[in-house]
Amino acid sequence: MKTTFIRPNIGRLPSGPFLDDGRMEPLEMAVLAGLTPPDVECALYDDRIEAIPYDEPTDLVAISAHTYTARRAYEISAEFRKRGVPVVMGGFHPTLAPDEAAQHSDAVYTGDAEFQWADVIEDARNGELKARYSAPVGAPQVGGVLPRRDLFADKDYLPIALMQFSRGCRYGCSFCAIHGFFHHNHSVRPTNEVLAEIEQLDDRVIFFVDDNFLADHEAAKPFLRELIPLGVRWVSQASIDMADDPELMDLLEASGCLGHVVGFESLDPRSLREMRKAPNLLRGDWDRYQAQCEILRAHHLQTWAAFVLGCDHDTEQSVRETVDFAIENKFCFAAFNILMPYPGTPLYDQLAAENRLLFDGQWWLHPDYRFNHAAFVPRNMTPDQLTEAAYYCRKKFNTKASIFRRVWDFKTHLSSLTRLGIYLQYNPLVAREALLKQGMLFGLSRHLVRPR
Ligand code: B12
Repeated sequence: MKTTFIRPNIGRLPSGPFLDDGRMEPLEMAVLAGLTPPDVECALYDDRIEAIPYDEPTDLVAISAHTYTARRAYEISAEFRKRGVPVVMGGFHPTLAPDEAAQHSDAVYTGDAEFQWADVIEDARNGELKARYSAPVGAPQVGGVLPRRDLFADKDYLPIALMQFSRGCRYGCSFCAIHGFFHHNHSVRPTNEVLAEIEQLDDRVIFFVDDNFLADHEAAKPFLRELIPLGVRWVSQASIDMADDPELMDLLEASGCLGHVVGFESLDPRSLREMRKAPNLLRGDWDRYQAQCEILRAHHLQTWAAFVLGCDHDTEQSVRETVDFAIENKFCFAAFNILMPYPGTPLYDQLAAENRLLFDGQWWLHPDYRFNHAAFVPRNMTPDQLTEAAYYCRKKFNTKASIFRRVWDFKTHLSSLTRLGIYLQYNPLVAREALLKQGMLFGLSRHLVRPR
């Protein structure tokens, strides 16, 4: 038996196909292949870089879809099904919108693959694939399953090893897709299993792709202590409340942490309250994160700051000011994301109830929706004004002048050759990608294949 794993692209550029130069390994595909019985042949095709060989013989196709790749995933699925090959879809979008995914696949898998993927393979082998598999979520790679990284060979991914320490997050931010998937669950892998996986790697920087690596400080500390003697260099995603725990900050630095993606989201505490961004509001006094940023810098952490733009208190001006804050703080990278109504989030339900959703409430399927465009009606500006203001931030942060200005920080980017290397190597790449994807259409065709 053969299973083909597919990672879909987002879509196409106005000028033609989009090749993702900043592509990272699709860890979920390697985890799925690692969970697959050894007698099953596994093939991986990454739609971000290569053509999918629809006519190559295979017995089962497994597609992982996010909301922004759902339209493309459905196109790919239709091609395989036309050829009589059964398709199973899983991942964030099928879990959050299973009825929609069911219209475009033979089987929908909700939740984590660890729990029922073996059943899917067995059922497919016997020609008895079920329409729905409803699995729970929990600790990643239970039983010490190792991802099949051999499937990444020859695909020319960035030299960064993606790995999991935990899954989920205990916070419930209203715009975030995480708690719709994990139901506020945060599960940590046994330390010895993560260490065994690290041992298999070469000398690459590790990216722990946890939703919030530091959602539970006390669970992270013993793991960080074990990392210290290994001398690895790593990055992750974590909430800003880490700065209020001095022991944790010391351990981060000692264990080789180079920095985190940190959700600052907004500079307006009213917006943070509206978003229920609890970890950003734990301090009584509001100093626009200045004390916390200083603590991150004192530990040489290079920050990838993430912002969510377009909350009800935002104006065009407040959105534009966000980029000045990001440049002044000399962040290594920054993401200026428009507030997006992802399905399964409280934000989506709220905007739907207020009749403020655009694109028929399904921007991810709409033939006219474009990446990085507003998909709802903001309070204090038009959707186009929000799109433009966010694009302004993206452009200004990624100019050569901004890259030059931000590098002059002896506590972070200039504190070691490794850090300077990361800054200089990835800034041009991230800048190019951020601007290139602006306005990208979802999927390749303007006609979505009709559901069966
Ligand atoms: C790392 C990461 C990135 C990396 C890219 C990683 C890569 N490989 O290319 C970077 C930082 C570049 C990134 C960018 C973006 N990301 Co991102 N990212 C993640 C993150 C944190 C981890 C992904 C990962 O590797 N997880 C580990 C794997 C093992 O977990 P998994 O994918 O959930 O897979 C498990 C199950 O879902 C299931 N499963 C998954 N697929 C399938 C398929 C089948 C058939 C089956 C049976 C089961 C199954 O089994 C797996 C094992 O348990 C996720 C959050 C998350 N928890 O996944 C967000 C996440 C996927 N990203 C998200 C978003 C929005 C984005 C951006 C659009 C942000 C932006 N505005 O620019 C961009 C778009 C990227 C692009 N294509 O251009 C959202 C998607 C929400 C949604 N509803 O789709 C997420 C969920 C974060 C969030 N807080 O909401 N991202």
